Amino acid sequence: MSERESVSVPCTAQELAGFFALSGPEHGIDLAGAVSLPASLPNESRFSTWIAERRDGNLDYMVRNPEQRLDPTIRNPEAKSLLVFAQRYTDGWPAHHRDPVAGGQAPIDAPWTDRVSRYARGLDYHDVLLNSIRDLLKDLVQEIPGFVAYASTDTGPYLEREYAWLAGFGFLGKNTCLIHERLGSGMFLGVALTNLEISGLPEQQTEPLYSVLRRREEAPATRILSACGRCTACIDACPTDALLPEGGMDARRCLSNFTIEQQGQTPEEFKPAQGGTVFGCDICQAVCPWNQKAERARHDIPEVRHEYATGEEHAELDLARLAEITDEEFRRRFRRTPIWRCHPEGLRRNVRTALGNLDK
Ligand code: B12
Repeated sequence: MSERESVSVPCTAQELAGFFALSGPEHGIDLAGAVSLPASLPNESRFSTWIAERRDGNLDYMVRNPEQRLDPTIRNPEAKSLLVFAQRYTDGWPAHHRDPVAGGQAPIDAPWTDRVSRYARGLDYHDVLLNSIRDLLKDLVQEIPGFVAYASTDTGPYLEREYAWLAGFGFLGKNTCLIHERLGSGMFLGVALTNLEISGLPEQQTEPLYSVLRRREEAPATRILSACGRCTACIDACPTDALLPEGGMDARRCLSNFTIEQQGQTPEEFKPAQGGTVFGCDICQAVCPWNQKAERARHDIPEVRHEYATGEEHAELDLARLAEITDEEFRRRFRRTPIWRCHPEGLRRNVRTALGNLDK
Protein backbone atom coordinates (compact mmCIF):
# COMPACT_ATOMS: atom_id res chain seq x y z
CA MET A 1 0.00 0.00 0.00
CA SER A 2 1.37 3.40 -0.88
CA GLU A 3 1.15 6.69 1.10
CA ARG A 4 -1.83 7.76 -0.96
CA GLU A 5 -3.63 4.55 -0.20
CA SER A 6 -2.77 4.49 3.45
CA VAL A 7 -5.95 6.23 4.65
CA SER A 8 -7.96 3.68 6.52
CA VAL A 9 -11.62 3.18 5.72
CA PRO A 10 -14.14 2.33 8.46
CA CYS A 11 -16.79 -0.36 8.22
CA THR A 12 -18.59 -2.68 10.60
CA ALA A 13 -18.35 -6.46 10.78
CA GLN A 14 -22.08 -6.57 10.15
CA GLU A 15 -21.79 -4.54 6.93
CA LEU A 16 -19.01 -6.80 5.74
CA ALA A 17 -21.03 -9.91 6.56
CA GLY A 18 -23.96 -8.51 4.56
CA PHE A 19 -21.70 -7.80 1.61
CA PHE A 20 -20.10 -11.27 1.72
CA ALA A 21 -23.55 -12.88 1.84
CA LEU A 22 -24.44 -11.17 -1.45
CA SER A 23 -21.15 -11.39 -3.28
CA GLY A 24 -19.64 -14.60 -1.87
CA PRO A 25 -22.03 -17.04 -3.57
CA GLU A 26 -21.80 -15.15 -6.85
CA HIS A 27 -18.05 -15.67 -6.96
CA GLY A 28 -17.96 -19.23 -5.64
CA ILE A 29 -16.56 -18.34 -2.24
CA ASP A 30 -17.55 -20.86 0.43
CA LEU A 31 -16.32 -19.12 3.58
CA ALA A 32 -15.40 -15.49 4.11
CA GLY A 33 -14.24 -13.61 7.17
CA ALA A 34 -11.88 -10.97 8.45
CA VAL A 35 -9.18 -10.46 11.06
CA SER A 36 -8.07 -7.05 12.37
CA LEU A 37 -4.33 -6.39 12.22
CA PRO A 38 -2.01 -6.81 13.96
CA ALA A 39 -3.36 -10.08 15.32
CA SER A 40 -1.80 -12.47 17.77
CA LEU A 41 -1.53 -15.81 16.06
CA PRO A 42 -2.18 -18.82 18.27
CA ASN A 43 0.79 -20.83 17.02
CA GLU A 44 3.32 -18.10 16.50
CA SER A 45 6.00 -19.83 18.57
CA ARG A 46 5.43 -23.11 16.73
CA PHE A 47 6.16 -21.41 13.43
CA SER A 48 9.33 -19.86 14.86
CA THR A 49 10.56 -23.26 16.11
CA TRP A 50 9.80 -24.79 12.70
CA ILE A 51 11.91 -22.16 10.99
CA ALA A 52 14.73 -22.35 13.57
CA GLU A 53 14.93 -26.14 13.11
CA ARG A 54 14.68 -25.85 9.32
CA ARG A 55 11.74 -28.29 9.20
CA ASP A 56 10.77 -26.60 5.93
CA GLY A 57 13.10 -28.90 3.97
CA ASN A 58 14.55 -26.33 1.56
CA LEU A 59 11.35 -24.30 1.16
CA ASP A 60 13.39 -21.13 1.00
CA TYR A 61 10.36 -18.88 0.51
CA MET A 62 9.19 -19.93 3.98
CA VAL A 63 12.45 -19.02 5.65
CA ARG A 64 12.69 -15.56 4.07
CA ASN A 65 11.62 -12.75 6.47
CA PRO A 66 9.76 -15.00 8.92
CA GLU A 67 8.87 -12.02 11.14
CA GLN A 68 6.86 -10.53 8.25
CA ARG A 69 4.92 -13.77 7.92
CA LEU A 70 3.98 -13.44 11.58
CA ASP A 71 3.03 -9.77 11.34
CA PRO A 72 2.05 -8.34 7.92
CA THR A 73 2.03 -4.82 9.37
CA ILE A 74 5.85 -4.88 9.53
CA ARG A 75 5.94 -4.62 5.74
CA ASN A 76 2.64 -2.75 5.42
CA PRO A 77 2.22 -0.57 8.53
CA GLU A 78 -0.91 0.99 7.07
CA ALA A 79 -2.73 -2.34 6.68
CA LYS A 80 -5.71 -2.61 9.00
CA SER A 81 -7.18 -6.01 8.32
CA LEU A 82 -6.87 -9.25 6.47
CA LEU A 83 -9.92 -10.65 4.72
CA VAL A 84 -9.89 -14.44 4.64
CA PHE A 85 -11.57 -16.72 2.10
CA ALA A 86 -12.02 -20.44 1.48
CA GLN A 87 -13.10 -22.33 -1.60
CA ARG A 88 -13.82 -26.08 -1.61
CA TYR A 89 -12.07 -28.30 -4.15
CA THR A 90 -13.55 -31.65 -3.11
CA ASP A 91 -16.56 -32.99 -1.25
CA GLY A 92 -14.33 -35.11 0.90
CA TRP A 93 -12.71 -38.52 0.81
CA PRO A 94 -14.88 -41.63 0.80
CA ALA A 95 -15.14 -43.54 4.09
CA HIS A 96 -12.25 -45.86 4.88
CA HIS A 97 -10.91 -45.31 1.43
CA ARG A 98 -7.22 -44.96 1.64
CA ASP A 99 -6.79 -43.07 -1.57
CA PRO A 100 -5.34 -45.63 -3.98
CA VAL A 101 -2.98 -42.96 -5.15
CA ALA A 102 -1.78 -42.04 -1.76
CA GLY A 103 -1.74 -45.52 -0.36
CA GLY A 104 0.36 -46.73 -3.23
CA GLN A 105 -2.06 -49.62 -3.66
CA ALA A 106 -3.26 -48.60 -7.11
CA PRO A 107 -3.00 -51.40 -9.67
CA ILE A 108 -0.81 -50.71 -12.66
CA ASP A 109 -3.85 -50.12 -14.88
CA ALA A 110 -5.56 -47.59 -12.57
CA PRO A 111 -6.31 -44.29 -14.33
CA TRP A 112 -3.39 -42.04 -13.75
CA THR A 113 -5.62 -39.26 -12.44
CA ASP A 114 -6.20 -41.53 -9.44
CA ARG A 115 -2.53 -41.10 -8.74
CA VAL A 116 -2.79 -37.33 -8.41
CA SER A 117 -3.81 -35.50 -5.23
CA ARG A 118 -7.38 -34.27 -5.30
CA TYR A 119 -6.41 -30.64 -5.12
CA ALA A 120 -4.54 -31.01 -8.42
CA ARG A 121 -7.07 -32.82 -10.62
CA GLY A 122 -8.56 -29.67 -12.11
CA LEU A 123 -7.41 -26.13 -12.81
CA ASP A 124 -4.90 -24.31 -10.65
CA TYR A 125 -6.36 -22.65 -7.55
CA HIS A 126 -3.70 -19.96 -7.80
CA ASP A 127 -5.81 -18.75 -10.74
CA VAL A 128 -9.32 -19.91 -9.86
CA LEU A 129 -9.51 -18.83 -6.23
CA LEU A 130 -7.44 -15.71 -6.81
CA ASN A 131 -9.80 -14.60 -9.58
CA SER A 132 -12.81 -15.30 -7.35
CA ILE A 133 -11.33 -13.17 -4.59
CA ARG A 134 -10.38 -10.38 -6.98
CA ASP A 135 -13.86 -10.32 -8.51
CA LEU A 136 -15.40 -10.11 -5.06
CA LEU A 137 -13.01 -7.30 -4.10
CA LYS A 138 -13.96 -5.37 -7.25
CA ASP A 139 -17.57 -5.47 -6.06
CA LEU A 140 -16.49 -4.28 -2.63
CA VAL A 141 -14.61 -1.30 -4.09
CA GLN A 142 -17.92 -0.19 -5.58
CA GLU A 143 -19.56 -0.40 -2.17
CA ILE A 144 -16.82 1.24 -0.08
CA PRO A 145 -15.09 4.24 -1.62
CA GLY A 146 -11.37 4.37 -0.77
CA PHE A 147 -11.17 0.63 -0.11
CA VAL A 148 -7.80 -0.88 -1.13
CA ALA A 149 -6.90 -4.59 -1.03
CA TYR A 150 -4.19 -6.97 -2.18
CA ALA A 151 -5.25 -10.55 -2.69
CA SER A 152 -3.16 -13.71 -2.63
CA THR A 153 -3.60 -17.40 -2.18
CA ASP A 154 -0.77 -19.58 -0.93
CA THR A 155 2.04 -17.42 -2.23
CA GLY A 156 1.68 -14.38 0.06
CA PRO A 157 3.70 -14.11 3.29
CA TYR A 158 0.80 -15.07 5.55
CA LEU A 159 0.20 -18.04 7.82
CA GLU A 160 -3.14 -18.57 6.13
CA ARG A 161 -4.39 -21.38 8.36
CA GLU A 162 -3.78 -19.27 11.48
CA TYR A 163 -5.87 -16.40 10.10
CA ALA A 164 -8.57 -18.83 8.97
CA TRP A 165 -8.69 -20.14 12.53
CA LEU A 166 -9.00 -16.61 13.93
CA ALA A 167 -11.73 -15.86 11.38
CA GLY A 168 -13.75 -18.83 12.68
CA PHE A 169 -13.38 -21.11 9.64
CA GLY A 170 -12.60 -24.29 11.58
CA PHE A 171 -9.85 -25.86 13.64
CA LEU A 172 -6.26 -26.92 13.07
CA GLY A 173 -6.07 -30.69 12.67
CA LYS A 174 -3.24 -33.01 13.61
CA ASN A 175 -2.75 -33.40 9.86
CA THR A 176 -1.96 -29.64 10.05
CA CYS A 177 -4.84 -28.72 7.74
CA LEU A 178 -7.58 -26.24 8.56
CA ILE A 179 -10.64 -28.43 9.02
CA HIS A 180 -14.21 -27.14 8.86
CA GLU A 181 -16.53 -29.28 10.96
CA ARG A 182 -18.95 -29.88 8.08
CA LEU A 183 -16.94 -29.20 4.95
CA GLY A 184 -13.78 -31.03 5.99
CA SER A 185 -10.32 -29.88 4.90
CA GLY A 186 -10.70 -30.12 1.10
CA MET A 187 -10.63 -26.36 0.68
CA PHE A 188 -8.14 -23.76 -0.41
CA LEU A 189 -7.48 -20.63 1.57
CA GLY A 190 -6.82 -17.12 0.31
CA VAL A 191 -6.46 -13.68 1.89
CA ALA A 192 -6.58 -9.98 1.07
CA LEU A 193 -4.61 -7.34 2.93
CA THR A 194 -6.77 -4.22 3.28
CA ASN A 195 -7.10 -0.71 4.68
CA LEU A 196 -10.51 -1.56 6.20
CA GLU A 197 -10.78 -0.66 9.86
CA ILE A 198 -13.47 -3.07 10.96
CA SER A 199 -15.44 -2.44 14.14
CA GLY A 200 -17.33 -5.12 16.02
CA LEU A 201 -14.93 -7.90 15.07
CA PRO A 202 -13.79 -10.12 17.95
CA GLU A 203 -10.11 -11.11 17.68
CA GLN A 204 -11.03 -14.78 17.71
CA GLN A 205 -14.31 -15.61 16.04
CA THR A 206 -16.47 -18.70 16.44
CA GLU A 207 -17.90 -18.62 12.92
CA PRO A 208 -17.05 -16.94 9.63
CA LEU A 209 -18.81 -13.74 8.60
CA TYR A 210 -20.17 -15.69 5.63
CA SER A 211 -20.57 -19.44 5.16
CA VAL A 212 -22.05 -21.39 2.28
CA LEU A 213 -23.81 -23.35 5.04
CA ARG A 214 -25.03 -20.28 6.86
CA ARG A 215 -28.69 -21.18 7.10
CA ARG A 216 -28.11 -24.82 7.86
CA GLU A 217 -25.41 -24.55 10.45
CA GLU A 218 -25.40 -24.10 14.17
CA ALA A 219 -22.41 -22.02 15.15
CA PRO A 220 -20.17 -23.68 17.73
CA ALA A 221 -20.32 -21.97 21.11
CA THR A 222 -16.56 -21.67 21.31
CA ARG A 223 -13.82 -22.17 18.81
CA ILE A 224 -11.22 -24.61 20.05
CA LEU A 225 -7.78 -24.79 18.53
CA SER A 226 -8.03 -28.46 17.64
CA ALA A 227 -10.99 -30.84 17.66
CA CYS A 228 -9.05 -34.02 16.86
CA GLY A 229 -9.34 -35.32 20.40
CA ARG A 230 -7.47 -38.58 20.80
CA CYS A 231 -7.67 -39.49 17.12
CA THR A 232 -4.25 -40.06 15.56
CA ALA A 233 -5.42 -41.57 12.24
CA CYS A 234 -3.36 -39.16 10.13
CA ILE A 235 -0.21 -39.47 12.22
CA ASP A 236 -0.48 -43.27 12.14
CA ALA A 237 -1.18 -43.41 8.39
CA CYS A 238 1.61 -41.12 7.22
CA PRO A 239 4.09 -43.57 5.69
CA THR A 240 7.06 -41.26 6.18
CA ASP A 241 6.32 -40.03 9.73
CA ALA A 242 6.12 -36.44 8.52
CA LEU A 243 3.37 -35.54 11.02
CA LEU A 244 4.74 -34.94 14.47
CA PRO A 245 2.95 -36.53 17.45
CA GLU A 246 3.05 -33.18 19.27
CA GLY A 247 1.49 -31.42 16.24
CA GLY A 248 2.92 -29.72 13.16
CA MET A 249 4.78 -31.15 10.25
CA ASP A 250 8.35 -31.99 9.33
CA ALA A 251 8.31 -31.07 5.64
CA ARG A 252 11.69 -32.79 5.23
CA ARG A 253 9.74 -36.05 5.37
CA CYS A 254 6.52 -35.12 3.51
CA LEU A 255 5.74 -36.89 0.22
CA SER A 256 3.82 -33.85 -0.90
CA ASN A 257 6.98 -31.80 -0.56
CA PHE A 258 9.10 -34.35 -2.46
CA THR A 259 6.66 -34.75 -5.34
CA ILE A 260 5.60 -31.10 -5.74
CA GLU A 261 8.15 -28.67 -4.39
CA GLN A 262 11.56 -30.30 -4.40
CA GLN A 263 13.84 -30.46 -7.39
CA GLY A 264 16.38 -33.23 -7.76
CA GLN A 265 15.98 -36.84 -6.73
CA THR A 266 13.63 -38.07 -4.02
CA PRO A 267 15.81 -39.57 -1.25
CA GLU A 268 16.00 -43.39 -1.66
CA GLU A 269 14.58 -44.02 1.82
CA PHE A 270 11.30 -42.24 0.94
CA LYS A 271 10.77 -43.69 -2.56
CA PRO A 272 8.86 -46.87 -1.55
CA ALA A 273 6.39 -44.77 0.50
CA GLN A 274 5.43 -42.86 -2.65
CA GLY A 275 3.74 -46.02 -3.93
CA GLY A 276 1.80 -45.37 -7.13
CA THR A 277 1.41 -41.63 -6.49
CA VAL A 278 2.76 -39.23 -9.07
CA PHE A 279 1.83 -35.84 -7.62
CA GLY A 280 1.12 -34.62 -4.07
CA CYS A 281 -0.11 -36.74 -1.20
CA ASP A 282 -3.58 -37.05 0.33
CA ILE A 283 -3.09 -39.79 2.90
CA CYS A 284 -3.42 -37.58 5.98
CA GLN A 285 -6.63 -36.06 4.64
CA ALA A 286 -8.08 -39.27 3.19
CA VAL A 287 -7.98 -41.06 6.54
CA CYS A 288 -9.38 -38.11 8.52
CA PRO A 289 -12.81 -38.88 10.03
CA TRP A 290 -13.84 -35.26 9.50
CA ASN A 291 -13.35 -35.69 5.75
CA GLN A 292 -15.25 -38.94 5.74
CA LYS A 293 -18.14 -37.14 7.43
CA ALA A 294 -17.85 -34.32 4.88
CA GLU A 295 -18.33 -36.87 2.12
CA ARG A 296 -21.57 -38.02 3.72
CA ALA A 297 -22.81 -34.47 4.14
CA ARG A 298 -22.28 -33.44 0.55
CA HIS A 299 -25.88 -33.91 -0.63
CA ASP A 300 -27.06 -30.82 1.23
CA ILE A 301 -24.41 -28.33 0.13
CA PRO A 302 -23.80 -26.77 -3.29
CA GLU A 303 -21.47 -28.52 -5.76
CA VAL A 304 -17.76 -27.84 -5.71
CA ARG A 305 -16.66 -25.39 -8.44
CA HIS A 306 -16.51 -27.10 -11.81
CA GLU A 307 -12.95 -25.82 -12.45
CA TYR A 308 -11.69 -28.28 -9.84
CA ALA A 309 -13.19 -31.29 -11.61
CA THR A 310 -10.84 -33.47 -13.64
CA GLY A 311 -10.20 -31.80 -16.96
CA GLU A 312 -9.04 -32.71 -20.44
CA GLU A 313 -5.40 -32.24 -19.55
CA HIS A 314 -5.77 -35.32 -17.37
CA ALA A 315 -6.98 -37.51 -20.21
CA GLU A 316 -5.94 -41.12 -19.98
CA LEU A 317 -2.26 -41.78 -20.50
CA ASP A 318 -0.24 -44.75 -19.49
CA LEU A 319 2.47 -44.28 -16.93
CA ALA A 320 5.23 -45.52 -19.23
CA ARG A 321 4.40 -42.68 -21.64
CA LEU A 322 4.10 -40.18 -18.87
CA ALA A 323 7.58 -41.09 -17.64
CA GLU A 324 8.87 -39.84 -20.99
CA ILE A 325 6.60 -36.83 -21.42
CA THR A 326 8.33 -34.14 -23.42
CA ASP A 327 8.74 -30.63 -22.06
CA GLU A 328 6.49 -29.40 -24.81
CA GLU A 329 3.67 -31.82 -24.08
CA PHE A 330 3.99 -31.05 -20.38
CA ARG A 331 3.64 -27.34 -21.10
CA ARG A 332 0.70 -27.86 -23.38
CA ARG A 333 -1.23 -30.06 -20.99
CA PHE A 334 -0.42 -28.83 -17.54
CA ARG A 335 0.15 -25.09 -17.83
CA ARG A 336 -3.13 -24.23 -16.10
CA THR A 337 -3.04 -26.99 -13.49
CA PRO A 338 -1.21 -27.33 -10.15
CA ILE A 339 1.02 -29.98 -11.78
CA TRP A 340 2.80 -27.11 -13.52
CA ARG A 341 4.59 -26.50 -10.21
CA CYS A 342 6.80 -29.61 -10.38
CA HIS A 343 8.21 -28.89 -13.87
CA PRO A 344 8.44 -31.61 -16.53
CA GLU A 345 11.53 -33.17 -14.99
CA GLY A 346 9.78 -33.38 -11.61
CA LEU A 347 6.79 -35.16 -13.13
CA ARG A 348 9.03 -37.60 -15.04
CA ARG A 349 10.95 -38.28 -11.82
CA ASN A 350 7.75 -38.92 -9.85
CA VAL A 351 6.31 -41.24 -12.50
CA ARG A 352 9.51 -43.25 -12.68
CA THR A 353 9.48 -43.71 -8.91
CA ALA A 354 5.84 -44.82 -9.05
CA LEU A 355 6.58 -47.24 -11.89
CA GLY A 356 9.51 -48.65 -9.93
CA ASN A 357 7.24 -49.21 -6.93
CA LEU A 358 4.43 -50.76 -8.97
CA ASP A 359 6.87 -53.14 -10.66
CA LYS A 360 7.90 -54.69 -7.36
C1 B12 B 1 4.72 -24.67 3.02
C2 B12 B 1 3.39 -25.30 2.68
C3 B12 B 1 3.36 -26.68 2.46
C4 B12 B 1 4.55 -27.57 2.78
C5 B12 B 1 4.62 -27.76 4.32
C6 B12 B 1 3.26 -28.16 4.93
C7 B12 B 1 3.00 -27.61 6.31
N1 B12 B 1 2.06 -28.24 7.00
O1 B12 B 1 3.58 -26.63 6.75
C8 B12 B 1 4.21 -28.85 1.96
C9 B12 B 1 4.85 -28.76 0.58
C10 B12 B 1 4.63 -30.17 2.60
C11 B12 B 1 2.70 -28.70 1.82
C12 B12 B 1 1.85 -29.76 1.58
C13 B12 B 1 0.47 -29.63 1.44
N2 B12 B 1 -0.21 -28.49 1.32
CO1 B12 B 1 0.56 -26.74 1.69
N3 B12 B 1 1.10 -25.00 2.16
C14 B12 B 1 2.22 -24.51 2.57
C15 B12 B 1 2.08 -23.00 2.87
C16 B12 B 1 2.68 -22.22 1.69
C17 B12 B 1 2.70 -22.54 4.19
C18 B12 B 1 2.39 -23.47 5.37
C19 B12 B 1 3.10 -23.02 6.61
O2 B12 B 1 2.98 -21.87 7.01
N4 B12 B 1 3.88 -23.90 7.27
C20 B12 B 1 4.59 -23.55 8.47
C21 B12 B 1 4.66 -24.68 9.49
C22 B12 B 1 5.11 -24.09 10.81
O3 B12 B 1 3.37 -25.27 9.58
P1 B12 B 1 3.03 -26.57 10.48
O4 B12 B 1 4.20 -27.42 10.75
O5 B12 B 1 1.82 -27.20 9.87
O6 B12 B 1 2.61 -25.90 11.90
C23 B12 B 1 1.52 -24.98 11.93
C24 B12 B 1 0.20 -25.60 12.37
O7 B12 B 1 0.11 -26.97 12.02
C25 B12 B 1 0.15 -25.31 13.85
N5 B12 B 1 0.66 -26.31 14.78
C26 B12 B 1 1.89 -26.81 14.85
N6 B12 B 1 2.02 -27.64 15.90
C27 B12 B 1 0.82 -27.65 16.52
C28 B12 B 1 0.39 -28.32 17.68
C29 B12 B 1 -0.93 -28.14 18.11
C30 B12 B 1 -1.38 -28.86 19.33
C31 B12 B 1 -1.82 -27.29 17.36
C32 B12 B 1 -3.24 -27.11 17.81
C33 B12 B 1 -1.37 -26.62 16.22
C34 B12 B 1 -0.06 -26.82 15.83
O8 B12 B 1 0.95 -24.15 14.03
C35 B12 B 1 1.87 -23.96 12.99
C36 B12 B 1 1.77 -22.51 12.49
O9 B12 B 1 0.57 -22.31 11.78
C37 B12 B 1 0.51 -22.84 2.94
C38 B12 B 1 -0.06 -21.52 2.39
C39 B12 B 1 0.15 -20.38 3.36
N7 B12 B 1 0.67 -19.28 2.84
O10 B12 B 1 -0.14 -20.49 4.53
C40 B12 B 1 0.01 -24.05 2.09
C41 B12 B 1 -1.25 -24.77 2.55
C42 B12 B 1 -1.13 -25.02 4.05
N8 B12 B 1 -1.17 -26.06 1.86
C43 B12 B 1 -2.31 -26.52 1.47
C44 B12 B 1 -2.50 -27.78 0.84
C45 B12 B 1 -3.83 -28.01 0.15
C46 B12 B 1 -1.50 -28.76 0.89
C47 B12 B 1 -1.61 -30.25 0.56
C48 B12 B 1 -2.96 -30.88 0.98
C49 B12 B 1 -1.37 -30.50 -0.95
C50 B12 B 1 -1.31 -31.98 -1.32
N9 B12 B 1 -2.43 -32.67 -1.43
O11 B12 B 1 -0.27 -32.52 -1.55
C51 B12 B 1 -0.44 -30.83 1.36
C52 B12 B 1 -0.88 -31.19 2.79
C53 B12 B 1 0.25 -31.70 3.64
C54 B12 B 1 0.04 -31.32 5.10
N10 B12 B 1 -0.46 -32.23 5.91
O12 B12 B 1 0.33 -30.16 5.45
C55 B12 B 1 -3.45 -25.57 1.84
C56 B12 B 1 -4.17 -26.13 3.07
C57 B12 B 1 -5.66 -25.80 3.11
C58 B12 B 1 -6.26 -26.25 4.42
N11 B12 B 1 -7.51 -26.65 4.39
O13 B12 B 1 -5.62 -26.24 5.46
C59 B12 B 1 -2.65 -24.22 2.09
C60 B12 B 1 -3.27 -23.30 3.14
C61 B12 B 1 -2.56 -23.53 0.71
C62 B12 B 1 -3.82 -22.78 0.34
N12 B12 B 1 -3.71 -21.48 0.10
O14 B12 B 1 -4.90 -23.32 0.28
N13 B12 B 1 2.32 -27.41 1.99
